[in-house]
Amino acid sequence: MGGMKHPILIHPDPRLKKVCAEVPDLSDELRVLADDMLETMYDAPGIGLAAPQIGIMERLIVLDCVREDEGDPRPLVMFNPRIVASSDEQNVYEEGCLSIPDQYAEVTRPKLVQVEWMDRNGTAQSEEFDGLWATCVQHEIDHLDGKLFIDYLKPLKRQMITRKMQKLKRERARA
Ligand code: K1U
Ligand code: ZN
Repeated sequence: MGGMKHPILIHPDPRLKKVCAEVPDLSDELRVLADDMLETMYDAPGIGLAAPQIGIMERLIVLDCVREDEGDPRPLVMFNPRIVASSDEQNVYEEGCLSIPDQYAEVTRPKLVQVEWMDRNGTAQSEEFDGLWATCVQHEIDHLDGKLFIDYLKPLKRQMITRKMQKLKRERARA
């Protein structure tokens, strides 16, 4: 039984700039939303997705950074994710974003992060992430705070990408 795929908002959009609200209580509706987000993410395809990217202004992210040739999928659903510690050691990764299609740039972030969240059963979880998982979970939590990876770039580069996205949106609106 397939769920529902949601259209992904493209930058610039005011909803991608807002701070999302904490999820006070889990509900079946939110669990269905999380499943829909995973389906939307795998379909894109992507390795992460945050609720505001589909216009839902709540603190919910999903991710799965297992590479296809690497092993079984590991879909993670995180309600109210919070970084409680990060390493001094930094890591550079060429990031992309489903809300900024076909644009990639190097972003420097802490290499290791300890994250606390509530899972789909309402159970508190805590785990240390490394490598691509660490990069991705930081990118997704940024979305919940209205922050995009291009906000880490020099203004000129950011402006160039924003103009390309405005053009893409105009073209899509006409099509
Ligand atoms: O949040 C998003 O927009 C999803 C984004 C997550 C992300 C990618 C790279 C670094 C940090 C965070 C993406 O998934 S972009 C697509 C992508 O990276 C990818 C897609 C298919 C296979 C492998 C990677
Ligand atoms: Zn993104």
